[in-house]
Amino acid sequence: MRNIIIGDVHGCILELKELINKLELTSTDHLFFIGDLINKGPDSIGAVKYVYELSQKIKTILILGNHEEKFLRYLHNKKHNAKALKQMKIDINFEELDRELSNEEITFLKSSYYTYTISECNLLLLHGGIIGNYKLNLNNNYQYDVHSLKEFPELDLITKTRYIDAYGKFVSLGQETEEMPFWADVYNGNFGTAIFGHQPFLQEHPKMFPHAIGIDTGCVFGGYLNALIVKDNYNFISILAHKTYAQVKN
Ligand SMILES: [Mn+2]
Repeated sequence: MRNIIIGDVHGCILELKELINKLELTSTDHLFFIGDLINKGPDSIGAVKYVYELSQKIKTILILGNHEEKFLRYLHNKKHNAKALKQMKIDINFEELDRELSNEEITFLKSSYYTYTISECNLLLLHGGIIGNYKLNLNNNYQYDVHSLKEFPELDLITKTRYIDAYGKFVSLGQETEEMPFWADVYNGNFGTAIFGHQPFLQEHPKMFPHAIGIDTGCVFGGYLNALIVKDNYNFISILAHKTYAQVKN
């Protein structure tokens, strides 16, 4: 039995299929996606449909990415909150995703986790990062359709955190200064070794930190799509992007 954790797909369906082929999955494997299946890349609809199909054959857990969070918020606002919908900055085709995905596939996205712990390996899976002095016990497996942000507002930053300030507080993208650490540089491992995506590291292998591993190696930006394979030790399989589908935004 292997625990296999796959980095940010961002609609890179060709590379995902290539990676899944190379993994030679068996029915005892557990598959995890670290979030951001959608947006930026060539085929978000195809990526969700393909991962949903996989989930019918093999145990598959989704971690909620900031892009899924935004899409699900869009769906919610469309139904229940016209004012909030108007205020959303939507730069991608959520309408098409809404139209093309089945109810089952949307429900599957909603079953994503903010945090998921694989206790036998001491791993904590999350999309973005962990601020300092976190008050929630992140080993509780917080799930999007179960644990609302109203009840647990601290979860909101889990999909987004990159840099933190000297007090461990969240810093918005673009607001960071040179002396502010990337969260994983200072994370002490108190919730386990954190496996995360969100921040692209344009290199062939996942980026190692003292108590964290960044597995988004920027496939959509012309980098690699990585799978971290945890059995008795860590192994990686990486697939080189077929092309550069999007430019890194600063
Ligand atoms: Mn992300």
